[in-house]
Amino acid sequence: MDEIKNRGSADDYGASSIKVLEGLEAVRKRPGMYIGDTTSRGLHHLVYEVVDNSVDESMAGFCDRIDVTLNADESITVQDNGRGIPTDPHPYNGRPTSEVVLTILHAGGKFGAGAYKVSGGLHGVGVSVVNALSEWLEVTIARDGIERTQRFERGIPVTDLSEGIAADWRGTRIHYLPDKEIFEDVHHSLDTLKSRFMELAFLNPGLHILVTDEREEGADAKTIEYHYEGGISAFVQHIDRDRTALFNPPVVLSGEKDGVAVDVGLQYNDSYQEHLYTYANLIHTIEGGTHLVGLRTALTRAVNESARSSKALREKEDNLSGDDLKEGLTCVISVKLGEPQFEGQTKTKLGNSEVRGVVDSIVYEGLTAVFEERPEIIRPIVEKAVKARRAREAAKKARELVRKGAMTGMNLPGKLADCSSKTPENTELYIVEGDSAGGSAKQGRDRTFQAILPLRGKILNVEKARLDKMLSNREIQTIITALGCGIGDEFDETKLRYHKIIIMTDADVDGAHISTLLLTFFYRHMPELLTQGYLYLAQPPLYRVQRGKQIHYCYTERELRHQVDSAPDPSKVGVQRYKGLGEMNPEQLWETTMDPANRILKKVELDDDLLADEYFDILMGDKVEPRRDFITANAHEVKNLDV
Ligand code: 0RA
Repeated sequence: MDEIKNRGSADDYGASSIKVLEGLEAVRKRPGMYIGDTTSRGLHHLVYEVVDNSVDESMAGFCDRIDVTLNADESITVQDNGRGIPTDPHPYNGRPTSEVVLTILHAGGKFGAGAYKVSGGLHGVGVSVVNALSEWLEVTIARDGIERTQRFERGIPVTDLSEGIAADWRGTRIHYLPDKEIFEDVHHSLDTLKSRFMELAFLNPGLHILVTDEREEGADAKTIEYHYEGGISAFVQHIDRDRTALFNPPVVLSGEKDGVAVDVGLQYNDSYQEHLYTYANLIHTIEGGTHLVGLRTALTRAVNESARSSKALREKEDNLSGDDLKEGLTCVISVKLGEPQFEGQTKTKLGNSEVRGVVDSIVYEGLTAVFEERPEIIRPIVEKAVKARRAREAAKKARELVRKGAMTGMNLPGKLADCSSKTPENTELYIVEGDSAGGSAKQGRDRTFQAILPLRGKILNVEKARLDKMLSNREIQTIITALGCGIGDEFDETKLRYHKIIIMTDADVDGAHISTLLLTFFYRHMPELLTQGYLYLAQPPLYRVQRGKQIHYCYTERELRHQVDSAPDPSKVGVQRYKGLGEMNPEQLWETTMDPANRILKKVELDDDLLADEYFDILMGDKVEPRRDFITANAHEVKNLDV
């Protein structure tokens, strides 16, 4: 890490430029150390890092607008209307401060603009990392009516900061092109970016974030604006926009104590899931942490106390537990603190122990006051939680029955054609739509390591059913027993009987529906299958193309076009469109979809749970309108739903 010392002779300039080169080289050599990885995820982190610098400027009170443009060449422009990065000579080496910020690792944090720097990005590694990982980057700074610019290539300044021309704007613009030498794929996902910007706009009320996608050829670029004066309360209402609230508006609690600022919005609705999002310094803490623990403790205590004193909970009833209070809860908590510690596998778990007590007391005191002011909201919460408790007890009994079956190993479902290998690391379970495709799969498979479980018809929509009802469903029981790992809190990864679980359905709308139902079930009740990478979607071919004696299987429309167009005589090409798995004989099914040497498997990954929740809610929820809109808008994607 580079020390910034107060010195600035010409000699030091030589020394400092060597440091710059060393720093850049370190980043380019091990990008993963700075941005996690160089997949699509890392690529998007670059955008977040740049935007987060502008968000910092906004939180310091100097900026209320950020414009993000996805340009046709996949370069990104981020412009804000803040004070502009300072350009005066920096004591470190006499170079413009903006150049130091963009070339020295970890320099960003040391230029904190007064208020605590809280936005996250790459956990504060700074915009110099983005610079190092860009083919080129141009910074333009407008301050005091003068605009100056500087260009970098792979992090190295290739021009000096320009002398300056008259400017009619104020702020900072960063325009960069991610380096194709570093990133596997430089395509940005508009959906992924939009989801993060919406989140940032909710968490920073008053801030305007505008996104423009200039990449669609021919189409007029549309600008989408995110701006919510309502902050966290609006966030909660947005999450619940297609659910029926038990009271309105959401409860909002805020406070600050010992340097920790806490904002909470919470609401109950008539659904059966919990939707809880936690943030620390604007980073989505997927793994939870001390803020979450404080929140749950306070919520449970405050509800129980108010329930007793208002007699909403009968005397002979036990206290409600934290689990009872999860059903139908939608909640966002955002904490801001000086020195966050991020722990856990993905560094998204807040570790600061002092936060727990602060959140607990702010939430407890706030809730107790709200229950006194709005006494009408306590009863529906308690009634919901009491029902949830009964359902949970029923579900527990059902689950135990299912588990006993799974434990003895005797009761493996009759429909399951198991494999001979008993080493989970090597085995695969194909969950197959329909008995006839199941039959072909049984005949075509390699029985040493491939097990087949045919499912008949549709499985239950778990999004609309309670746990107890779901566990009485035959198909669901069969899946749970075959996997052997239990569900919910009792999930045990070490008992999982197959390390690849492959959903194989027809490549049509019904097949997409079944695989979505299955994904929803796994997402809600065995999320580890998704987070630990056990779950796959089989990709059966869409077409069989015969050219003379040669047979080609095509998995996309593009491949088909290529096969037809490249044929010596296109009119002699025979094309068969597969409507379902059932149209393939066992050999063809093996060859195209099951043989590890040829098949295509799509790994189901869980990247952004806000986005994932939205997909599942829209696809499986009660309201018809949003689902119809979604299916029309994404008709080509639904059949390959990547969560
Ligand atoms: C440090 C000091 C000052 C501004 C900034 C940082 C700043 C950084 C970024 C990065 C993106 N946009 C930004 N906007 C501002 C202000 C110092 C001063 O003017 O007194």
